[in-house]
Amino acid sequence: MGQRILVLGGDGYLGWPTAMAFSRAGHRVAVVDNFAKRQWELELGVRPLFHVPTLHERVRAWREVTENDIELFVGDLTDYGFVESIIEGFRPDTVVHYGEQPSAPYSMIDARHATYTQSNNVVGNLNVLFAIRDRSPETHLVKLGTMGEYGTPDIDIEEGYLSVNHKGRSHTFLYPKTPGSMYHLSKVHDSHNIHFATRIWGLRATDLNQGVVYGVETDESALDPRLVTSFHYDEVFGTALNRFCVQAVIGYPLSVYGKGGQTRGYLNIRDTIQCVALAAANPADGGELRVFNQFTEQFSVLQLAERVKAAGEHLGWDVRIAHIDNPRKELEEHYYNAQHSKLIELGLQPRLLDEELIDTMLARIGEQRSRIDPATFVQNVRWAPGAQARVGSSAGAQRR
Ligand code: USQ
Repeated sequence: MGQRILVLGGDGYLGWPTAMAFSRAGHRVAVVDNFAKRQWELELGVRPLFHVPTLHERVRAWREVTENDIELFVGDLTDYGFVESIIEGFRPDTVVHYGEQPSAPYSMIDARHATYTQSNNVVGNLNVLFAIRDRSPETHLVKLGTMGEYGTPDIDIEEGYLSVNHKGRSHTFLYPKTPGSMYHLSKVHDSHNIHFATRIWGLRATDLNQGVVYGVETDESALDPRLVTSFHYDEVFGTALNRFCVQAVIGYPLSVYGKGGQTRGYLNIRDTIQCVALAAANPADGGELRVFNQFTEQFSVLQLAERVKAAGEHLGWDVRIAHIDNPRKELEEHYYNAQHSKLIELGLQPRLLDEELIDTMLARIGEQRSRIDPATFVQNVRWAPGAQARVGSSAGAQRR
């Protein structure tokens, strides 16, 4: 029998494909969103590569194409009454929580964007925890965290926890976090709050420390053009490989920041769907916070750019790599070895990055070539104090 699955952030790059996949697999699915992302896009003057119909239109299209219903709730997770009424009314077996501000650069624009990111993310997540505690304590929370919570320590990154021997005694702690942006910090705060909720209230939760996601489509989004997901390539919302592919399509130099030795875990958007499904199908126990490192391969940004360059050159394109001034403060050469075996043990079958996949991305992106706006590749959000960001007129107007 299917589960009742509530997807928070159901209008987003990952939330919408996740909702469709659960719905197609026979679960009863509801999505929640306040359309904040569409507001941030207007604020910054950016838009997704593909035209994304409204969530209402996509839910209707989904019914038309598959005869499956996805229920839709519009509201803000920072409003406790709203969250409580949905948890009480829908009684989810699993809550999949993507409903947060997801961009590191957005959180680093200025004080307003940093405090917004942290209050939005931390308060929303706390409301979810309290609503589960008080209205549906058996619900399993599957929370999207990030590999960036760990930062780039000079030792191996474990899966969530670290055992420390100290003066002859030992204890296991949540792995120490040294994140690199106000956004990544918000996820660290979430992790500690979730840990508290499992330890003190006995809730069940899985924190998915996800790496950088790439990819244009999933099995479900490919069923109909109206089911497309929100794919970004601008500096603020676009992620590394997705940006490089869009840049290659229009002959714009691939924007490697600094030396390019920054190494992260990466995964295909189709594997995100698989991982979340595995976490939901194998819930944590009451009182347990499980942590999975959710990525399939490690790459440096320069390696990614070289992969895209090679794929483009095989198509006869001239692809250049530019090492541009790094707008962020991060190590550009460092040790990185992150464990990621728990999802594999649950049955994850990774779809690794190969040239065929990059070719497919380049082809799909090429169909939208006329919508690519190169002005949004650089928006000058800088980590250094005092630097001026050029990010859309409303954010600019606030600073003057
Ligand atoms: N980078 C470049 N050139 C670019 C864009 C990025 O060299 O044009 C570099 C960045 O400096 C960084 C790395 O690529 O070293 C990854 O940056 P990113 O923008 O692809 O990803 P990030 O800011 O880390 O955030 C993204 C998602 C976030 C998620 C995170 C997973 O936006 O929601 O949590 O990936 S992770 O990186 O593992 O923390």
